[in-house]
Amino acid sequence: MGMCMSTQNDDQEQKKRSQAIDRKLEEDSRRLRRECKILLLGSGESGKSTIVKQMKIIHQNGYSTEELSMYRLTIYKNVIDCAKSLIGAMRQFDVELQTPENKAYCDYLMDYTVDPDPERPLEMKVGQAVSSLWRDQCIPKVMEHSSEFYLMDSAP
Ligand SMILES: Nc1nc2c(ncn2[C@@H]2O[C@H](COP(=O)(O)OP(=O)(O)O)[C@@H](O)[C@H]2O)c(=O)[nH]1
Ligand SMILES: [Mg+2]
Repeated sequence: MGMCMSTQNDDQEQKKRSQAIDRKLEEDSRRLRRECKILLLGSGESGKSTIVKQMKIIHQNGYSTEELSMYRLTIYKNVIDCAKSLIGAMRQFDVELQTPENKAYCDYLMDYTVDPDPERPLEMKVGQAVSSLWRDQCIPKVMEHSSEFYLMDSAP
């Protein structure tokens, strides 16, 4: 008798599971019919990511505060990567710094790694180092080689 009861329960359980799967399949196919996929093609820096960001801002209530704070780390990393890229180019193309104190700033930036905790801001000295370096008279000479090394569009 006990065996018989548990078999009936198993059958019901399976039936429920099967119905749940059918429901999920139907929901998925309904959603897929409404979904429209787009493939954005284009060379680097041609605006693919910008289109996706605009879609989210226009059609999906934009970015939440949490999402925005997640980008903080990316921005910090971009700042440091761009500074390192400029310093690397200076060294590669033998461009001399015009302000001697920037030498120490270059060493400091080259050794700097961004803290993975997005709540931790960049050190104050990073700001001073980057602005002082960007004002160095050697920068126009480095930028003459801009087609020979990678620097993000947003760097200047
Ligand atoms: N003037 C202008 N700049 C744009 C436009 N779309 C993107 N950009 C800029 O072009 C750069 C590269 O865009 P991004 O979306 O990152 O390109 P991706 O590499 O194709 O993803 C960024 O600095 C954008 O701000 C546009 O429609 N007009
Ligand atoms: Mg992109």
